[in-house]
Amino acid sequence: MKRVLNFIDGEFRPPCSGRYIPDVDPATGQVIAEIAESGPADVDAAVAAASRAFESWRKTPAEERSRLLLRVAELIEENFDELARLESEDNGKPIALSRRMDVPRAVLNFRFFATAILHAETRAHMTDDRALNYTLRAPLGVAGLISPWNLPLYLLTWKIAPAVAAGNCCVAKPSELTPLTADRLAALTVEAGIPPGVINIVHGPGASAGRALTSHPKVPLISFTGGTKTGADVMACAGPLFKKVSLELGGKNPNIVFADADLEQAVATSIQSSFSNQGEICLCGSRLFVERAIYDEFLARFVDATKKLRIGDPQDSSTDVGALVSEPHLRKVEGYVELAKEEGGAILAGGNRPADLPQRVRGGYFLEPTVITGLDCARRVMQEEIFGPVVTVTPFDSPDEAIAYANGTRYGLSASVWTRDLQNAHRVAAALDSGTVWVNTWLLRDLRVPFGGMKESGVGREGGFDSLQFFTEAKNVCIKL
Ligand code: TXE
Repeated sequence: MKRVLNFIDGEFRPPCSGRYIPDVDPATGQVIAEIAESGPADVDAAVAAASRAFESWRKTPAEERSRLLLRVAELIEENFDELARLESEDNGKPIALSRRMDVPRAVLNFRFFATAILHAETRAHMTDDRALNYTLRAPLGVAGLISPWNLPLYLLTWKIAPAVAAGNCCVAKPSELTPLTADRLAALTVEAGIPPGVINIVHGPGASAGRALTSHPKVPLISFTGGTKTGADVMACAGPLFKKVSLELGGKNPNIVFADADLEQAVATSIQSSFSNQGEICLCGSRLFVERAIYDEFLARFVDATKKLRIGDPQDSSTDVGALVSEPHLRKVEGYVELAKEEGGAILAGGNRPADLPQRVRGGYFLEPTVITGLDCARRVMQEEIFGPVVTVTPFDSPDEAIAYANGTRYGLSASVWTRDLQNAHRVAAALDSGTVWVNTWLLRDLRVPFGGMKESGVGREGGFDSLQFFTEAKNVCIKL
């Protein structure tokens, strides 16, 4: 059986504990690998290797760092098919999606930040004729990078690429549920010629390996993507050590459809924003609000399109909806469907485990895409992040009502607005408590824009120069003239 080892100082090493945890293919329920069960001693070794490597990596010219990271991008491309398959096996996502989104985005993350550092600028301020101030930006040292299971390689590289491009070394802790593409990436960094210790990957549970990183005194910076509850723990560990922290957390994103919207587009994209990756994307629009004048028609078309989604073997390239990431997660999501019934909701589509799956995946963790109506916005199902293929649909009567519903949760990550009225679009976008607002689209990402959440969806912004600022520290130099 494949053993996923830690990657420390340029080599693969077994965990100090000598113990391993199983890695399950969620489409079959079968164990496909064993993962190093790491803890503080492994993290210590990785941080020591990263600290040593930092001394020369920080002095490596940007052009050379850029060249090495562009080589990593190329190697990801050269190993495209294998990475897409591993991601799909590990996470349960349709292979078509990992080919369309996960692997191309990993390539882009490296290319984007490898070239961004060649364009970085710093500022100067003249204090009348008395002084010249300029700003130096320098990497901090060892970056602690913790990523989740929903977009494993996509989000891991979204952290590693800017951290390392900016001159830091890193210790990354991928989700213990989906370690396989991180393990493959580690080998590709060796092939690319990244010096030992610049990128280290430690596997294992969040409570041991993750926490050892967030509470490590020699890790001055943490970039975390994951659940809001975990984010609070990260903050609690990092706070007393005054670490620089960026948190990208959960969402309960509104998707608002006005009566003047292009209905066909709105339905087609809302199907994507509700059910892509089995609804396991922090940016999924899990609460649909539809203006009453088109509510019945929208709902009929939306439910019809939901029922047409092909749920099945993630390795089949025609599959639209794959397996949820784990059995406990499936049970959690099913629990919310039951709760919706108790709260008085009507299930218009889905709600059950699919009956006629192909033989190979009958032991997997599948749930039909589910559409729920009739719930009050204060209900738990409409307040808590479900993170599965479950969407609620609610009518509204005015823009103000839609805005109030949309803003009525503790989250504020992203929102979509569907309207052809430009003034309405601007007004609603400005009023939403949301880090990102998409108008007449969803998940259209330009890597230069600030990305992050409001309220309990996160702290800080990454993306473009925001990422490079996060991964460097500013120093003011003031020279008397
Ligand atoms: O994520 P966790 P979980 C949401 C979603 C999901 C819920 C819980 O609602 O149902 O969070 O998912 C590491 N110190 N999202 O429990 O635990 C962990 O090992 C340091 C939204 O699977 O937050 C993994 O690498 N690290 C989300 C990473 O944190 C810790 C994506 C994320 O896992 C740790 C995933 C600790 N104490 C879940 N505990 C999004 N925003 O995209 C765990 N980890």
